[in-house]
Amino acid sequence: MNSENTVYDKIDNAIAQFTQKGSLIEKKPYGNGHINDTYLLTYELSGGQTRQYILQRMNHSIFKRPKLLMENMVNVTEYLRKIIAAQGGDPDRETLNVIKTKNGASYYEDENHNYFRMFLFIENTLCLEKVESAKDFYDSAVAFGNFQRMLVDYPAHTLHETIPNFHNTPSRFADFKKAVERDPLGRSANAKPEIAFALARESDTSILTTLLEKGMLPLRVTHNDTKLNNILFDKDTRKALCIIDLDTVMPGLSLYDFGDSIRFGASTGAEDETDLDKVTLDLSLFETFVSGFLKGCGESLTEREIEMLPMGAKLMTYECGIRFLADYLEGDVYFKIHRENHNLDRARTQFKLVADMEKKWTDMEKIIRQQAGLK
Ligand code: ADP
Ligand code: GN1
Ligand code: MG
Repeated sequence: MNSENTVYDKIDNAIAQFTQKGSLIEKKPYGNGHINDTYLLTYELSGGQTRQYILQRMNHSIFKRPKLLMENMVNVTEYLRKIIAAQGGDPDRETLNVIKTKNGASYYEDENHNYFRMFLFIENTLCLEKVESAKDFYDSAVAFGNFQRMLVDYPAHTLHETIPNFHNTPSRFADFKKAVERDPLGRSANAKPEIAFALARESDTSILTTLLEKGMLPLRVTHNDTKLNNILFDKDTRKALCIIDLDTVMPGLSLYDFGDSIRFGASTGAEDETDLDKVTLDLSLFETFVSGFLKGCGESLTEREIEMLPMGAKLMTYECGIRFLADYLEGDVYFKIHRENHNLDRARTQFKLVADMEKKWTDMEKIIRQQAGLK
C-alpha cells in the first residue's frame, strides 16, 4: 500500500550529498503531494539564523527516467530565472531553484536506486489545499496562464516526456479498461456505478487529442499538474508567487492546465470529500478562473482553444477520475492514500463534478464567451 506511513526515512546519506552551510537541526516529512516523498530540512547557520531546504525522493516507479526529468527541471528553471530577473522579479522566490550535489549533479542516486533532489525552500509562503477566496483563485489563474506565456518560446523539442501520454485521455481510458478487466483484487464489485459512469463517456475521451492531431489546437509548453497546491502564495502580499511541482512540464495543451485547475479549485468540495452533495462546480469560481487565465495567457489563446475550455475542464476532471478509479482497482499503487477506499472516494468526487459540469454546460459556455468577448 502506498500510504503516508511508508514515507522513506533513510535520508541521512542523501542529505550529506548536497552542499549546505550550517548544521542540520530538523528534518521532517512535508506537504500534501500525492507523488513524491517531500521533506523539509532546517539548518542553523553560525550566526544563529536558520536556512531551510526541500529534499525530495523522486517517485521512481512513476518517473522512470529521473536523469532526463532533472535535465528538464534544471533547464526550465534556469530559463525561468532569466525571464523573472528581466521582469524585475526575484528568481530565488519566483521559481524553483535546484541545489546541486557536492559533485555538481542535479540529483543523487543512492545504492538502493532512490533518487533525491533538493530545492531552496521558499520561505514565508502559503500552500492552499482549497480556494479560500475568489481573489486567491484569480491570482492562481493569472500565474498559471503567465507560466505558459513565459515558456512560449521555450524550445519544446528539447523537453523529455517524463510520463508518456500523461494527458492522453484515450490512452488513460485504455489503461482504465485494462484495470477493470484485470480487477486483481476483486474491487470492481464495489465500484459498479463509477465504472459504468466512466465507460459511458468513452466517446468524449478523444475530443481534444483529435483536434490536436488535426492541427486545430496548438501544442504548447504546459505545466500539466496545475492544482492549487502546486502554487505557493506569498504570506505577506498573498500574491501567487511561485509555481512548483515541475515534474510534468512538457508539451501539452493549454486546456490541460486550465482544466486541471478547474477540477481542483472550482469544486465546492475537496478532491476526497465523501459527502458528494458537497461536490459541485462553482460557476462563480469558474468565471473567476477564466478571467484570470485569459489575462495570464496574455490573450495568446486561439479562438478554438477558448471555445474548448469547458471541454478541457470536463476531460481533465474525467481523466483524473478514471486514473483514481484505475488505481483503486489496481490496489493503490500510484497515488499515495491515507485511508481505505481513498482512491475510490477521489474518483467519486471527480465523476460527481463531471456530471455537474454536464448539467451546467450552457452556463459554462456562456461565461467563456462573455469573458473572452466572443459572440
Ligand atoms: P508532489 O509531486 O508529491 O505533489 P510537490 O513538488 O508538489 O510534490 O511538493 C509537495 C509539497 O511540498 C508542495 O505542495 C508544497 O507544499 C511543498 N513544497 C515543494 N517544494 C517547495 C519549495 N521549494 N518551497 C516550499 N514548499 C515546497
Ligand atoms: C498528482 O503530484 P501532485 O500531487 O501535485 C498527479 C496529478 C493528479 C493529482 C491529483 C505526476 O499531483 O496528475 O492530477 O495528483 N501527478 C502525477 O490530485 O501523476
Ligand atoms: Mg504537488
